[in-house]
Amino acid sequence: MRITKEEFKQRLARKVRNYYEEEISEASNAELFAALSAIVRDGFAPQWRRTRISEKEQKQKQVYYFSIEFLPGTLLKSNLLNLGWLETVSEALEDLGLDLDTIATAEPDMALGNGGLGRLAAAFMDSLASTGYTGNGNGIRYKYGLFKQKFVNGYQKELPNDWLKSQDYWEVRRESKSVLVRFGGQVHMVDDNGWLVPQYEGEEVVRAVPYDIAIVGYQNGLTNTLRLWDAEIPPEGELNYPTIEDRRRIEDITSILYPDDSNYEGRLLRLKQEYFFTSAGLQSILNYYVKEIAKHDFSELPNYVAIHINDTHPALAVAEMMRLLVDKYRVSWDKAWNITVKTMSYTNHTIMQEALEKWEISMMSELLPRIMQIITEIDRRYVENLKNKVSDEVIERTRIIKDGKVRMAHLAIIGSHSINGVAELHTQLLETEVLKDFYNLYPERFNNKTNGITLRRWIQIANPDLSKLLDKTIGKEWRANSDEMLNFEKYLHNSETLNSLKKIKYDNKVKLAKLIKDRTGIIVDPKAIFDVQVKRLHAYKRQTLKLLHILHLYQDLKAGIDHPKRVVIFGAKAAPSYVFAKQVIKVINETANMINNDPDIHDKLKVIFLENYDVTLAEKIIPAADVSEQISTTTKEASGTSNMKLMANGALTVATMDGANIEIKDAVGEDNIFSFGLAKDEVYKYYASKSYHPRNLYENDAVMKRAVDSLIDGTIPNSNSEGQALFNNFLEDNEQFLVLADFSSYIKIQNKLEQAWAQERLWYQMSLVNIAHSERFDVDKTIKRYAKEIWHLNQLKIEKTK
Ligand code: GL9
Repeated sequence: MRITKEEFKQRLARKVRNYYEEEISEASNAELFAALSAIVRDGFAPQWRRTRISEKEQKQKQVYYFSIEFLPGTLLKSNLLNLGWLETVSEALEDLGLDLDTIATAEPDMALGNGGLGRLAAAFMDSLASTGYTGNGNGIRYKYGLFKQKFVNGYQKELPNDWLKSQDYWEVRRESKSVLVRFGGQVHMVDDNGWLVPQYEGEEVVRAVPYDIAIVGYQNGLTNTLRLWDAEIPPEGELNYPTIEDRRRIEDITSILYPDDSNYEGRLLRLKQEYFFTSAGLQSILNYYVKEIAKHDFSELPNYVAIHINDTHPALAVAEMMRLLVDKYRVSWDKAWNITVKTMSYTNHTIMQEALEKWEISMMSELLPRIMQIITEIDRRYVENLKNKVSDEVIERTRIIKDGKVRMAHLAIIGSHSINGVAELHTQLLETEVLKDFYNLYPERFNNKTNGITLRRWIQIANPDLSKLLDKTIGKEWRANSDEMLNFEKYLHNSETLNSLKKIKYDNKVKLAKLIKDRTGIIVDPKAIFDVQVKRLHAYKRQTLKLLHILHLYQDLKAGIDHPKRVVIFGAKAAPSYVFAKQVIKVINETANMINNDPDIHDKLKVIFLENYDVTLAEKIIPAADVSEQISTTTKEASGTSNMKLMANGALTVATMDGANIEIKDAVGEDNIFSFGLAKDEVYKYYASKSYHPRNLYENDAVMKRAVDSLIDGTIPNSNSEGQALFNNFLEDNEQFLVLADFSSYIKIQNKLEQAWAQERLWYQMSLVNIAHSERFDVDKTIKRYAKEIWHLNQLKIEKTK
């Protein structure tokens, strides 16, 4: 549906008048945002309805993406873009003396996720709609999103993120689609006409109420649904006289997002969350199936429904599907199992052992007694089937229940027809190391799906000037079809294009410099190298290595050894209970303070740690980056996705050969990336032989020693104990993230980078190659592979309205 500037202006005036009895000129920013988002909602409402109707008519297979995290950020601009209204609305507002960017700041960032995993889930939603598939998200409507980060005396403080306080503008409460979810109590199996059915007693009943968020496809007339569940007191009759305590206990289920990243917390409330949204989602899917598709013929289910288990958090879907099919719909166990495996697929997102969920049997039996019985039966049959086929050791290593615990990854793998990793190396490590026994048992289930990013958001919205340059050089087609971006490489020797690239980057840096000044008071020179590391704070991501490089540069400068001007920019939240990560934040902040205030250094080196890194801030930092730091310990970063976003915005990557960095290098060629560090085999050799002795490296390398010692010799003020903690960690025998092992190769590559920076034309040529090849990481390509190879979907036929 097209809109003209005049139409839009009229609608805006009408909305503002209806809502606030004001003229546009009198409306506050928040009021303008409310009015604008309402116009956008009116804009997609017809196509949302039409999509639902077409789904019912065409009965195309649908995927339901189950994820405990979704991290969409803000939706105003992406909805405008996807509706095809962005330019018109932006210009119309300008006519009225208003600025879209300013109005957009009124939208709360929807941070219902921690990092890459949650952001990927949101990107998949946008992409499914944009590529024309019917796919729906299924998750939790957390009352509080990921905490807001503040620094107080250099320490991280976590503040609640009450994103719903000013209401969510995009959601629709659908009470009529509520379902009940049961926890605890006792189960007895009773005979009902020859069928054993469970009878529950004393269980807690929770009402799951869905809130639907429209996911507007990119200018294609399709609108999907992200369904987030809220926990409420059940209706009368299910619970007698609920007390305030009952209400609180129930509302707690969807109250907070666990702020863990690649880490697992074995808490009862988390298990409750996992079952809550998984059960609610499956119930609503099966209700729809029975009503609209095939009545009670469940053998057809895998032809209409695909269910994706995003990491292990929704792995209970396997057992819950069995419960619903067997107990509720009375399908025989064997048939139900066959249907379940054909319907389910699973993505693993990390090889970090501490992220693999294992739940105590006792906890599971108490909270989910029937589910525990079902898991026990799945496990029993699994063991029985494999007896005499493979060794007892393999069975013990792979079975679901072991040492009093339920291993959620094993449940997901055994219950799914597809298991994928998120980058080539990661999948290879799953097959050959982490899940090797399973790979031997079910090689056909394993496949790779390298992650992708929403180029629409990260180029079209975040970097409008770069978008215009692409339009001007290669035409507008790239906006819908990213393959076209490869044509940008034809401009490699075009001076005008290279100059434009330089100018665009510079202008973006000026904007970021202003934000930095506004937020921190620190003035940075936009002509300096903007060196960016933005991601969750984690030992394996090695913000520590960047810190050592900063200390090295500082010491060089103090000693009169020159380096090009550099501004190092960090954005990172640490899990509130992750002590080491918080120590790293403190030391970086104190180091920054020291360097930024040292008159000897002037503006040769600045260190900026921006608070509260989230999607909204990412949209400002990433277009302004010259350098992208992707320096995880090789083998530890499953994929990474900030690497892709930064590349797409023309930053050059400093990279270990880890995760998707390897594929970035494949795409751009080794001359257009700064790769360094231990290779995978060297890392594994250290681990296997336990022969990593960092103290030897430290004693024998004066440059390294100088940097490392500054952590404890009083150089950095106010961080003695934290500096000591980092120092001890680096020097520990067999320190698993191999920080010092990569130090000198990191310093070397940074020197090489400085030389490249001095050759301006060459730098922007490299930048141009990176932009052109970022098409490889277009999430639409990723999602098409999932759709074709895992979910077996066809596109919905839908009419584009004029
Ligand atoms: C992660 C990996 O660590 C990343 O390398 C990967 O890009 C993303 C998406 O596949 O998944 N796995 C993981 O547990 N997190 C990731 O970011 N952490 C969270 O965001 C919770």
